[in-house]
Order: sequence, then structure tokens, then C-alpha cells
Amino acid sequence: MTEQTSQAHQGQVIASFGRRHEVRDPDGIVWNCVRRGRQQDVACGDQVEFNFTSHQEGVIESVLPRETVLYRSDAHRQKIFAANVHLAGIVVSGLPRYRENLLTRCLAAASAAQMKSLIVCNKQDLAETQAIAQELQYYRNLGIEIITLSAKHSVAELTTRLSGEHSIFVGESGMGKSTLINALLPEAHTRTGQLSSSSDTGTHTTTASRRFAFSGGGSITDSPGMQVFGLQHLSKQEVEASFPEFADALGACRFNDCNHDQEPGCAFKEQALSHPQSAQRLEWLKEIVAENARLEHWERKNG
Ligand SMILES: Nc1nc2c(ncn2[C@@H]2O[C@H](COP(=O)(O)OP(=O)(O)OP(=O)(O)O)[C@@H](O)[C@H]2O)c(=O)[nH]1
Ligand SMILES: [Mg+2]
Ligand SMILES: [Zn+2]
Repeated sequence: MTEQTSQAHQGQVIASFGRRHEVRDPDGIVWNCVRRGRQQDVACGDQVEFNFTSHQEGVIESVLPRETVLYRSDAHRQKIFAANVHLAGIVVSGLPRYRENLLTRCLAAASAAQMKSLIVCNKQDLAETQAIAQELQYYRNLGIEIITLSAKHSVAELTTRLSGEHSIFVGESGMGKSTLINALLPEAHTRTGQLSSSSDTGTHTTTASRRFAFSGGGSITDSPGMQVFGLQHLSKQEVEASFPEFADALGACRFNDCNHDQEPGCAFKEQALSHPQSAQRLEWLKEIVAENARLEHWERKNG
């Protein structure tokens, strides 16, 4: 520990852009910080120790232990959505139509990160969204909470559910994560605008995670929409344990190293017969395990 570290101030990262991080101190002042060294990633939501270098600028000296970390990873790198959030609000809609494979991967990542999940089914005003209700019912039957709403009409139920919690919205681009946050926190509007880049079509795409505090306690973090969601950081056991419909099948196959493929006495395949979505999700489970087997696992960071 350097002499500077012992005098360091504490704060929380509320947004990260590559090497630059916005750190809010306990008085609510926001400091533009860089990270000293490259030992560890700094993520939105991290509690950090930092030193002032000049007016409103600083250097992050260390990252304090994380309560949770939600990330995805592929063969080349891992990408942290946020640290110190306890609930993943996975935002889906009928237009653009969400992909159930990505929903499955988000649910698995949240479960493996010891986070609760909530499916936020947005754009209820559109017929396309009403058409996905039946498919989502499968997840409700698994015990996963679902709130269906329209960001453009009322977010009252979501406000009640999220107040006092530290949550993050994740999901594909265009599902309405930022619109929901603007509705939950009208005062956030200009700041989400700054984070977005306008495309030719006039749509705004979020490019970095940003954490917003609720005045009554808790926070909501916006995150950029993802196209792919690798889970290289999870072992086969962790992947299997993150599919609730297969909980009773864990360790119940005849062969210890069962791939749930052609083996006799496979408890996963037996369970998959119960519902077409179970069968589909088993294929995705195997796809995740197969991807990971092809490549070295990322070492999990901070559990
Ligand atoms: N009809 C309808 N449109 C909505 C609703 N919520 C959001 N939208 C529209 O959906 C589009 C995408 O919304 P965003 O909030 O930018 O989506 P996002 O999930 O933040 O997207 P990324 O930042 O790219 O990940 C915008 O044109 C919104 O106006 C809704 O409840 N109903
Ligand atoms: Mg957005
Ligand atoms: Zn099996």
C-alpha cells in the first residue's frame, strides 16, 4: 500500500468509459478519474479509493471487494456490466422481438452471480409484445418474476418493485431500458442523453453502464444492449445449476460425465420431455457448455 492510499478518499463509480471513470464521493461530488496501473478492471458500481489530482479529477488507487459482479465473457475478454447490484431486470419486448436464447443466457449469468432476476416485458402497448406473453409464461412457471408494462404509459408497478433495491437493466438493444429509466427517474433524462449516440434513424443507443440513485434509496443501472452473451466464465456445473427446471436432474444422470446427449439414463433429457421450451433450453444449455469446452475458461473474478 502506498502512502497515498492511506489518505485516499472513498467513492462509488457511477459510469465507466474505457479508462475514464466517474466517481461520486459521499458528498455527491463527481470526480473524473483514471485507474492507476492495470491490475484490475474498474466497473460501474465499484466502491473505490481515490486521490485528488486536480480540480474534480482523480486517480483510482484500489477497488474495494465487490458484493456481486455481473459479466459476460467470450474467448478474448470479459465485459463487466456492473458491480454491487443485486437484481437483474432483463428487459424484453415484442418489437424488436427479443431472442429467448439471450434471455436464457442473461438468466444464467444473473443466477451464477447470486443475483435475483426479474423479467421486464416492455412495450405492452404493441400487439407484438402481447404475442410473446405465452412464451414468457414458461418463465413465470419457473418462479421468475415478470412485470409487463409500457414505459410510455405507466411504470408505477416497477417503481414499487425496484425502490430500495440496487438493480441493473440488461437486454438487447431497442428493448427500452433507457426509456424505462427515464420514466422511473425523470431527472435522469439529460444524463442518459449524454451517454447515447444518435444514429441516422434518430434512435439512441447506450454505450456505457451508468448508475442512477433513487431518491428514496436503491439505484438503477442502465447498460448497453448486447448482441451476444458468452458465459465462458462459468463451469459446466454452474451452467447446469442456473436452469431451475433441471434442478432435480442435477447429479441424477446415470453417468457422472453425462453430456445429456445420447447417453442412456439421462435425467436432463427425461425432464426436457415435459415441455417444448424445456427441450429448447436444454439445447441452449448444451450449446453454452460446448462453447466453453472449446475454449479456456476465464478465471472468475471476485466470485
Ligand atoms: N411503443 C413503445 N415504444 C417504446 C416503449 N419503450 C421504449 N420504446 C421505444 O423503443 C426504442 C428503443 O428504446 P431505448 O430505451 O433506447 O432502448 P434500449 O434498450 O435502451 O436500447 P440500447 O441503449 O441500444 O441498448 C425507442 O424508440 C423508444 O421510444 C414502449 O413502452 N412502447
Ligand atoms: Mg439504452
Ligand atoms: Zn444427462
